[in-house]
Amino acid sequence: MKRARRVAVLSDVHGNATALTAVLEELSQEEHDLVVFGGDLTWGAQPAETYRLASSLDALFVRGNADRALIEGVSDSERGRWMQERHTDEMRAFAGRFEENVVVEVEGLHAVRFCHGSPRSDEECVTPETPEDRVREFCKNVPERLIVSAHVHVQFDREVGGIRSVNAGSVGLPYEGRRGAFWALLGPDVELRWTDYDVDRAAAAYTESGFPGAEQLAEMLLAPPEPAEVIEDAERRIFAG
Ligand SMILES: [Mn+2]
Repeated sequence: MKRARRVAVLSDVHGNATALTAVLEELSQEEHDLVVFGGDLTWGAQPAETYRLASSLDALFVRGNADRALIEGVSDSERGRWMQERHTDEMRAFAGRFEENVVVEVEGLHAVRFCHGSPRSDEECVTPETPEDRVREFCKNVPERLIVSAHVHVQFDREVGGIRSVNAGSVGLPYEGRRGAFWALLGPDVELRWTDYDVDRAAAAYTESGFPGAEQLAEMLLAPPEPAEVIEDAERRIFAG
């Protein structure tokens, strides 16, 4: 098993290279020996720039549902087609090497399991309100007691049914009711982080990209939805693509 002292967790970048650049700059000032990407890396307005930044790092990559859609060649919508066109074979092959779950022995935290949705599905929504029964169910065959998930774009750290359930938040498209990039540092404890960056510039990059429906995403960057609404919606749907 991979071991690390201090791990940076960067999830749901969603092709926001502006946000990722800011986080990597802040991270460069922090002692760390591993980066784990939590999935949904390049699916967004700046796939090539995001790919360049992420692939230059010595990191572990968890596969998100959007990364899976890329590999599977899903192009049944205008957005899907745009996204496929902007991913080279090299980028798709890179995403093809992402892992469903990654386990790392982190100093002070024991074995930590990283996944995108839940350990069993990259589309399962895990929130701070997820009932204990469902947490027990998706952890049934999972020996680790600390699960770091992503997908819902809401940052949290809670204990439930003997499990520590953590979400580092979203670097590129947070649903936190406030702007910025959200991520986390693990080891020896869990440190939830927030990085201020030029969100206006990121929103402009989205709008200029020609990505179908970019205006809607730019609006979400500028005025992020409130986590309470997102959590309620996620707990109603449970699985969301
Ligand atoms: Mn996702």
